[in-house]
Amino acid sequence: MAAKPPAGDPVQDAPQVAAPQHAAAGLPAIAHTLRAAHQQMGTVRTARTLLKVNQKDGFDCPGCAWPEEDKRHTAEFCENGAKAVAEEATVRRVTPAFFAQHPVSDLTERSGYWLGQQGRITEPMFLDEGADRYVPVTWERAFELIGSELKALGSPDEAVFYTSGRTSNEAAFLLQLFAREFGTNNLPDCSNMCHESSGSALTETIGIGKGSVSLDDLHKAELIIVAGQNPGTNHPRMLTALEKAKHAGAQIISVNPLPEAGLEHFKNPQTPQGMLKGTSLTDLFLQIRLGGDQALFRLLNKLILDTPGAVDELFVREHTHGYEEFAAAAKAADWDETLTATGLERADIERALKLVLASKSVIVCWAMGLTQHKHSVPTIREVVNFLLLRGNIGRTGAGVCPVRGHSNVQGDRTMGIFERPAPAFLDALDKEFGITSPRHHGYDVVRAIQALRDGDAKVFFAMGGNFVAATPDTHVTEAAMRRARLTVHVSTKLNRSHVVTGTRALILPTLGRTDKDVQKSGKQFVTVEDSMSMVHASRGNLPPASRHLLSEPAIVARMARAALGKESATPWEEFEQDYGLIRDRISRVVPGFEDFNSRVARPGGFVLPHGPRDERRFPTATGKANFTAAPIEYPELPEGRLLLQTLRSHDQYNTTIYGLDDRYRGIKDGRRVVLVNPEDAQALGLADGSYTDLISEWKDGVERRAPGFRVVHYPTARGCAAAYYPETNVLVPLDATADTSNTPASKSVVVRLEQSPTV
Ligand SMILES: Nc1nc2c(c(=O)[nH]1)N[C@H]1C(S)=C(S)[C@@H](COP(=O)(O)OP(=O)(O)OC[C@H]3O[C@@H](n4cnc5c(=O)[nH]c(N)nc54)[C@H](O)[C@@H]3O)O[C@H]1N2
Ligand SMILES: Nc1nc2c(c(=O)[nH]1)N[C@H]1C(S)=C(S)[C@@H](COP(=O)(O)OP(=O)(O)OC[C@H]3O[C@@H](n4cnc5c(=O)[nH]c(N)nc54)[C@H](O)[C@@H]3O)O[C@H]1N2
Ligand SMILES: [Mo]
Repeated sequence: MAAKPPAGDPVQDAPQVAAPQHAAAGLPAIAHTLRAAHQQMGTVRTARTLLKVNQKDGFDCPGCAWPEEDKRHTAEFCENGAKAVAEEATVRRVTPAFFAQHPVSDLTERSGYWLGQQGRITEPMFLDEGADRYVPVTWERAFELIGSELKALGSPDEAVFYTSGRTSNEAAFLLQLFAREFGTNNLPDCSNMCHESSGSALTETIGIGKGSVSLDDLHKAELIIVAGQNPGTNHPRMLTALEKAKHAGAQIISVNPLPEAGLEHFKNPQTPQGMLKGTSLTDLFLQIRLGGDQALFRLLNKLILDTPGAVDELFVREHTHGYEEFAAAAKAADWDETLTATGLERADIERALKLVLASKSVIVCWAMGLTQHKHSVPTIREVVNFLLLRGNIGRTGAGVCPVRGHSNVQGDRTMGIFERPAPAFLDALDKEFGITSPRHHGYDVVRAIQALRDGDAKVFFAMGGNFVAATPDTHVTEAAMRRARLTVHVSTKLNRSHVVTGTRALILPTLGRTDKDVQKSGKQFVTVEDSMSMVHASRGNLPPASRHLLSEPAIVARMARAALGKESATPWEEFEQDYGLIRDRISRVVPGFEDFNSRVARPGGFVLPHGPRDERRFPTATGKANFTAAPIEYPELPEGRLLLQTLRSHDQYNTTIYGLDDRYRGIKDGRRVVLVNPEDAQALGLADGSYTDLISEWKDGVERRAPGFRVVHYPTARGCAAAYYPETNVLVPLDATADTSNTPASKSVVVRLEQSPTV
């Protein structure tokens, strides 16, 4: 079996460039799936693992949060899901011998790719003050250390508990319970960098921060608008749903600065016909400028208002609030301003309007292209206005569809991982556990970094994720993290956050989704919630990567006992032994989880209630769906500059790099590329294949530079550029965030390009 990690680093980053592709999946996807799986797992383990992905008796794919259909295929996964599984189920191991061989000073010089390729961490490790090497530590000692550091804090608010979105409902519920019993709401999570803008906009307008559609709705929609999302890479199983909708007669509009292969043409690897011919997905491609979406939807709204009979007046009257003010603002929308903001042609928008008016049921899907801008919240609110105008919420085949990232990011929030919890949630928690949760808000991701930077936070605990690589302003963030007294990472794989540490650091290795979890009461399962509010069980079936691993619930339970001591009346030990007891408590605290244990025992699980979707009930302050009327914004671009978006390649999962290719975009063997429109490149004197530094320009005047990017002439919208994250996080200023949601604006960074001195 091919279990050896690649030899030395620095990894050679020497990008080769070919023409972008126009179709996704098909045979090459199958070949890549099998190769990636085989390299990490070998043949037998590959078969054993992949056949359990997303099956009703198997585990939930740790890839994305896209839902499964009720009837499952034998192979219910995609190329990138298989890579995510292989990454976790790898047979490579990071043992204490590895840490003895590699001091931290060596590991900080390695790329994130190399770190991730070393394999699963097998034992708890400790880095003491002044030491350069992690050494093995017993679990008892590790929890003692955490407990004593937490107890020594001047205030519970000097601790920060971060969650990445793979954490199960059970572990997430315990973590937020512990944080609140300890006395803080400092529960930042990856959502703060991801769909927070969607949550903010949707809660205000429809009363619930979640999508309102099911898979069945997608299959039945007449028009699907996919804006700011690249499903071919990031949610490949969504292409199957789009294909099904197309076959039933749906039209698809794709709104994106880039022509993404997956949205152009899909060769479904699960049907022989799909493999041969495939399906063209996009009917209309609107190649929009970065950040132009609010202006686009505003103008569409004006045009709908100007069309006699186009507004669903009954719906507006019965179910909405704020229509007059919104209509006045929308009517003032200006063609010229919209064309400038979007970079589109008048005819494009007229074509889009025609499709909209011809469709009874419309769904808008979106992801990071809409959420990571300064004006993301008003942008998503404008999408809601657009849907409300024609009654496209709470009806078959219609609704809002924010497509979530991490496989349980939505569930973690449902379980109370939130720095600004609703008072009703805390009341229920307090009543169930006899505690007094703090009512003041905690830190989100950006505020947590600021608090660490300013010395206001001293202990940083992460339930998964790769905080220093995923967050903005890398140099600032790394310096902030180094000021902490203790940093603790509960992880499966090695990453950058383990080597940029506080004075003392712990790595706590944990079970992943694919691992079998046996506790005192027997074999356990956990639960997750997908992008469409389906809650279901997930059971790993592989022997754990080492006998020293603890599950995430066990780690939280033991940390809680160490930090809270005998004063806590919460039965932490029993929770660790039997997750069913955690679910009993969830059923009494979180609305929609009544009879949790019995309902989740059903194969496929159950769907959570959703007022707007189920009965056009909008739990907002006005009791109705709210129209809103924000001023139009779009990014300003000074002369000679480009607007940079930081996005994902086909060969990565957030900060986990699977390989150095971005197949659909024609990039091979390297990640330091910047995609620039050929006309812009020419105007700026940037030859294809030349090397450039990216320098971000922000009002604080600080120079943020990412050196040595190969220029690739690429058909992106004018004035816009694209480069991969996390390498470009050095360019995103910490305080360049979205209004209201405080999400880093990592899709609109103003950059200057300067020829690189070397290469
Ligand atoms: N294989 C794989 N799967 C993943 C992930 C992964 O890294 N790898 N990550 C997971 C996570 S956490 C998330 S959040 C999702 C992310 O899923 P996506 O949001 O699809 O991910 P990005 O690569 O950030 O792509 C953003 C897309 O929006 C477009 N875009 C950027 N700015 C704008 C804009 O202003 N307007 C419009 N209309 N379009 C814009 C970009 O061109 C690109 O197509 O995927 C999840 N699934
Ligand atoms: N510039 C820029 N920055 C971005 C984005 C962007 O588009 N542009 N996207 C943002 C988005 S959408 C997101 S969601 C964040 C992602 O931020 P994070 O969620 O913090 O980052 P990941 O890279 O997903 O975390 C990977 C690590 O999680 C650990 N891990 C994997 N599986 C498990 C598990 O089962 N249990 C535990 N305990 N640990 C596990 C592994 O150690 C792995 O190294 O990044 C954000 N940052
Ligand atoms: Mo995300």
